[in-house]
Amino acid sequence: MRAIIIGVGQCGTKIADLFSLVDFEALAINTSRGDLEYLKHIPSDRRILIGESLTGGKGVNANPVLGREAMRRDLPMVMRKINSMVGYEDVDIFFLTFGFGGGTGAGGTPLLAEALKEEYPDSLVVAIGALPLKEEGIRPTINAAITIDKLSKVADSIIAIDNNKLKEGDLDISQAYERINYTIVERIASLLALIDIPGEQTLDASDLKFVLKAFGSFATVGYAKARADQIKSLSKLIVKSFESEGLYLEANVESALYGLVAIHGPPEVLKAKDIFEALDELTDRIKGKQIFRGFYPDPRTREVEVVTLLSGIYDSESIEGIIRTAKEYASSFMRAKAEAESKKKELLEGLPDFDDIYPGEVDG
Ligand SMILES: Nc1nc2c(ncn2[C@@H]2O[C@H](COP(=O)(O)OP(=O)(O)OP(=O)(O)O)[C@@H](O)[C@H]2O)c(=O)[nH]1
Ligand SMILES: [Mg+2]
Repeated sequence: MRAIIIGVGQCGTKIADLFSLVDFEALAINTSRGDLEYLKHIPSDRRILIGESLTGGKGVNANPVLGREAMRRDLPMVMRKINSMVGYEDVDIFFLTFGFGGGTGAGGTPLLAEALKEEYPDSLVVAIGALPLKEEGIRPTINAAITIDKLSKVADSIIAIDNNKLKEGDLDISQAYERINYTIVERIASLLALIDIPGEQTLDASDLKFVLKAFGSFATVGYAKARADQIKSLSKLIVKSFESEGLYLEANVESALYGLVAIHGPPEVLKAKDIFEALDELTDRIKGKQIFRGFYPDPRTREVEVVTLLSGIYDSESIEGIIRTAKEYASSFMRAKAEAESKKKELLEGLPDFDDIYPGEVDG
């Protein structure tokens, strides 16, 4: 199974950088030279500055129109770079990581997704985007809503991560982001690491692609982990991975079409009865009734790790909240704009021109 991670914008490249740390092939794209230099793990020849002619390498200040234009201008260069990375071996999935609320990631990612779909029709394009924190205010919310709309038309799935949900305790914002990014990478890397490796009943790339090929709907990754000697009920641990506290999106699990569950742990703990009990419950709950599963007994580990991927989700409070707020804002903005225009017209109507007041001052 081959996955390439492409980060766009600051949030996206930071996440891609962590994927690079755990040995994934990763590429970083940004309009900000400083942010690219700040990365730690992606080699410098895999960091691409876009839109230099537009912004001088200074970022786009949360303006997705500029982010989109930066990507448009430099798309040929970006695609050449991706081509040389891909070489002659097929790529199963391109994961595009980005923040929904900024300018570079939100504006540029949909264009890149479209270009990748065109150039690599057999590969999936899966967006992994962080949804803005409530405290960030209106602009990131609008950027997120419009980007969701655009990506839902080109990406195979959108793995949306609700920053609000993962922010715990009173960490300051940058520590909170670090922690969230680490969590995202841990979950997705754990899942990908279990594809195509030997196990009892294993998952392969085609299972993962089947689950993620979900016409631009939402997907979420759930996770639960515990020390083997502290597990009272394995089936409870599995169920926990797809309940609200395990998922990183506020979503209605019942609305999911497909699921995939991978369980890794010491052989004596992975009891078939417990596993099937939990998987039956999940199969029953989700709309599509299809769950792919992989069991990975591993005598070297003392921990049980469960990763659950749910796709085809259309019912999510995190997403609906953003779309609703964006629509309310858009309609009140349009109304205010129309009112301002008509007020201006009313106010200025009936004023004379200079010539009416100063007749005959200029001859001819
Ligand atoms: N999870 C997570 N979210 C982040 C991080 N940094 C920023 N964000 C979120 O992403 C949005 C901002 O996106 P950025 O990636 O900073 O913006 P950008 O794409 O670089 O675009 P510009 O800075 O406007 O050029 C905000 O809404 C934040 O909530 C991060 O490290 N982790
Ligand atoms: Mg930035």
